[in-house]
Amino acid sequence: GQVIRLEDYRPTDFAVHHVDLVFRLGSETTEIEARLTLERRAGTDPAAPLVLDGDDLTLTGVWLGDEALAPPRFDATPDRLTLRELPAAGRFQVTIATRLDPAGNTQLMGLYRSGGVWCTQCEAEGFRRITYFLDRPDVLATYRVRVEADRAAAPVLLSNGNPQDAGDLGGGRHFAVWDDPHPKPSYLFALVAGDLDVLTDRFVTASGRDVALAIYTETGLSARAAYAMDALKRSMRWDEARFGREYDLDIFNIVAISDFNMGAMENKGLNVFNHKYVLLDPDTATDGDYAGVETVIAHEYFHNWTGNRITCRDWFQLCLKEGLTVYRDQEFSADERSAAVKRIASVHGLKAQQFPEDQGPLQHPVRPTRYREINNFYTATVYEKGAELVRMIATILGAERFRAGMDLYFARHDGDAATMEDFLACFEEAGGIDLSQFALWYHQAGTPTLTVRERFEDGRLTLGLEQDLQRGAAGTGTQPMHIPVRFGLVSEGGADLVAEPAAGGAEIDGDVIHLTTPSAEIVFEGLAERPLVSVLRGFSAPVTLRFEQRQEDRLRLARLDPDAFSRWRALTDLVGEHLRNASIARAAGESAAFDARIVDAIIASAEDERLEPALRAQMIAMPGEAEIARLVGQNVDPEAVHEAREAALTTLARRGEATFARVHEAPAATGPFSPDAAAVGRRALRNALLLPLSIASGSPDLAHAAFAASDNMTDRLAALTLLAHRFATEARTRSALDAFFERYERDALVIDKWFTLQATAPVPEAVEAAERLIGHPLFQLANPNRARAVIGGLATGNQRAFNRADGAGYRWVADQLVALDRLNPQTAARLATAFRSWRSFEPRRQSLAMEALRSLAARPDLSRDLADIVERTLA
Ligand code: BAL
Ligand code: ZN
Repeated sequence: GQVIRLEDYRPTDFAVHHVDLVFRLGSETTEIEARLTLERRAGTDPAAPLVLDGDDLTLTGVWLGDEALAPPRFDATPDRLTLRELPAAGRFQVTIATRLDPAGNTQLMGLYRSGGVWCTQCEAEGFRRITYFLDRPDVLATYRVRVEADRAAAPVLLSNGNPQDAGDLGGGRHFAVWDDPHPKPSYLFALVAGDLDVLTDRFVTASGRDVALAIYTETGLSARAAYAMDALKRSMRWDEARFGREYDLDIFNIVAISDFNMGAMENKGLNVFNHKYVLLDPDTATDGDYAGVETVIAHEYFHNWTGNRITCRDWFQLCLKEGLTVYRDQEFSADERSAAVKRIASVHGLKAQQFPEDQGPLQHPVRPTRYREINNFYTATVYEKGAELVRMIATILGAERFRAGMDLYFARHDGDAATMEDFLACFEEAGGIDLSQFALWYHQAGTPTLTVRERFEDGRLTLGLEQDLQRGAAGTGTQPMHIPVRFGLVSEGGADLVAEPAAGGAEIDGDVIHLTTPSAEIVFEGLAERPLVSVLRGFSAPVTLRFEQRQEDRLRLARLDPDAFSRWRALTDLVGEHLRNASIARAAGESAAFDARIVDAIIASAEDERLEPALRAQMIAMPGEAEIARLVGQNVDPEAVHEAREAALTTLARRGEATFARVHEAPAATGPFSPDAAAVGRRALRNALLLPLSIASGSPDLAHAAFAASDNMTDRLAALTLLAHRFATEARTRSALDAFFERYERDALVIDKWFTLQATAPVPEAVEAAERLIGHPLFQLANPNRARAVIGGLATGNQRAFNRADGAGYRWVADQLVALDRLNPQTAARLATAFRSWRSFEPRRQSLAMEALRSLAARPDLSRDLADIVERTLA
C-alpha cells in the first residue's frame, strides 16, 4: 500500500465553504446529492483540476452550477472524481449524485444499517464512502442536511447541528432539515434515521443557553440511558468549571447503535455511540461498565472543544485531539470519583496496552510521521501515552500555568485545524518556558528507562537519576528527554519529610525533579534519619522505573507511603518482581518461594481501614498473566507464567484466608443498588476476595452462594466468571452458565459477557471452546462487539490459550481474522494486534506464531488494514 508522509502535507487547492446534502433513504438503495460550494484558493494554479476522494462509490451524476457535466470534463472511478476546467476565481457550486447500498455495508464505515437503523461513521475516512469529497480534516465547511425516509421505518431523522425544518412528503414519506453553523471537517458529519426511543433532558449553560439533551436508543431501552444522561450533564458542568468551556448549540443528541467499530464518535451535536457505552442498569451492567459509560460520555462531549471547535490539520496530529481529550476525561473521572483509584486504573491500562505496543513491532511515536492505513493509528500510544504527555505538561507547568496555556489554545485556535506544534506553543507562551526538549516525547517512540540510585551518609541523601531510551521498531531518535519525576521522602513513621536540596544537580520544583540530562545527582542535606524514597509518584512520566531499593524500604512504603498511588505501586512492583522471577524459575524447572513479607503486606492492605475499599481491591489483585509475561520480557513460557501465578495465588489464599474471610463477612452496606464510588469500592473489595477464598477452600460453594444471592450484574458476573474459569468442568458451573444465558438471552450486551467469560477461561481447551462458541446461534461475526467478545476474548484476554504450545490458538485466531476481514477490515486489523508480542515468547511458540502470521501475509485478498498490521508485526 501507499505510504502517507507528514512532510508531504500541503493545503488543498480548493476551499469548500458549504455543503448541502440530500439523503433519500430507501429500503434497498439510498440516493445522495451533495452540492459543494467551492473556491480556488488564492495563489494556487488556476488550471489545477479538483480531485475528490471516494471509496467504493457509484456516481450517478455531476453538475457545475446547473450544467450537467459529461466526460472529459470529469472522470470518475469508485475511488476518485476528477473535475477539470473549473472557474479560476470566485465561488462556484458542484453537485455530485451517488447511490449507496447501506444494508450491504458491513465495514461499518460511511452510511450503513445497524438493526434497521441508518447511521454513519466517518472518522477517519468514511465520508468518502458517502460522496466524493476533499475528505481530510483541514477542509472545514458548514453543512445543511436534508434527510428523506419512510416515516414508518424512520420516524426519527437526525443530523448535526440544529433542526431547521421538517414535514410530510406524502406516500408515507417525510423529511427533516438540519443546519450546522459551525464549520467542520467531513469526519464529524453524522446522520441517523430509524425507529428509536428517546430519553430527554435539558441543561442550562453557565451563560444561560438552554440546551435540549436527547439520548436515542433501540425501542424499549431508553430507561437504560438514564446514567449516561446524568454523566452527560456532569460532564457539561465540569468542562465549564474546570476549563471554562461551554456548549455551543441548542441541542445535543446521542444515539446508541449496536453495530459499531469504535467506542463512540464525537460528531458535532450528534454523538453516535456503541450501545455498550450508553445502556446500563444494575441488572445488566457491571460497575466497570458504569465507569466506562461515564468516561466515554465525557470523552465525546469534551471533544466538542478539543477536536471539533479545534480540530486536527492532518491525521498525523491525531494525538492533538485524542491525547488531550483522554487527559480531560481522566481528570473528570478523578474529580467525580477517587483520584487515586482512577490514576491506578489508568496506569494499569497504560502498562497493559501501551507499554507492549511501545516495546514491540507496532511501536510508533505519539505523533507519527507516516502511515499506510490511518485506522490503525487509533492506538494506545496516540490515546493513552498522548494523555500522559499532556499530564506531564500540566506537571511541568503547574495547575495555573497549565490552565493559562489551555485558555490560550482555545482563544488562539478556535475554528482552526491545528498541529501539535501549535498546541505546545501555547504552553511555551503561557508558561514562559521552552518545551523544545519536551517535544521529543511526541517524536521519539519507546518507553524510556529511568534508573534511580540512592546513598545516605551523615544526614545527606544522594539520589542518582539516569535515563535511557533504546531504539525500537519505529527507528526514532534516542535523545535525552525532559522527565518530570515527582517524589517524596518518607519518615519511618510514614510522614512526608521536607528536605532542601543542595545547590547543583537537576532542577527541582517543589516535589518534582526535572531530569533533562542523561544523568543527574541530587543531594538532600540535614536529614535526621534515613528517609524512604518514594519516586515517580502518580506515575509522573511514562517510563520503566529501575530502582534498586532495599526490600525493607519497599515493604515499608507499601504499608505507609502517605501517597496512596505510591503505596499501590510499591506493592504491585514487589509482587510483579516475584511473579517474574518465579515464572523464569519455573520455566527452568525450579521454583521460587513467595516472600512471606510481601504476602503479609497484601493481606494487611486487605483490612487496612485507612484505605478506601476500592484501593484495597486494587492492592490485592494479582497482576494478570499478560502483565507478568511483559515483565519477563523474553523467552516467555506462558505455562510457566500461569503456574507461577497460580502458586502465588495459592500461597496468598492459604496465608490470608482468615483475614480475607473476616473482611468478606463484614456486613455489606445495605440499601438499594447505587453506582456511587463508595458502593463500587465495597463491591470491588468483596468480589476481589472471592478468588483467594475459593482457592483456599478449594470449593465453588462461596461463588455459587454469591451468584445465587447477587442482586446486580457486578456481583453476578464476578461469581460466574470465577466459576467458569476455575470450576469449568463441574456440572453446577454449566447450570449457572445456562441459567445466566436463559435469563439474558435477548440482551445483546449481557450475552457478549457470556461469550467473553467463556473465551477467556485460562485453560488450553479454551481454543476448542471458542470454536464451539462461534457456532452458537447467537454468535454474529458481523457484529463487532460479538466478534471482539469471542475472538478478542481468546486473542487478547487469554494468554494461555492463545499461546498454546501446539500453535492451535494462533491458527484459530488467524482463521477468524481472515473471515472477519472480508466483512470488517478495521475490526479484523484491531484484533490482529494481539500478535504484537509474539517475539517475546520461547522459540517454539515464536515459530508457530510466525507461521500463522506468514500464512495471513501470504493471502492475496487481505484488506489494507489487516495487511498493514500483519506486515508490521512480522517486520
Ligand atoms: N474520534 C474517535 C473516537 C474517539 O476517540 O472519541
Ligand atoms: Zn476521542
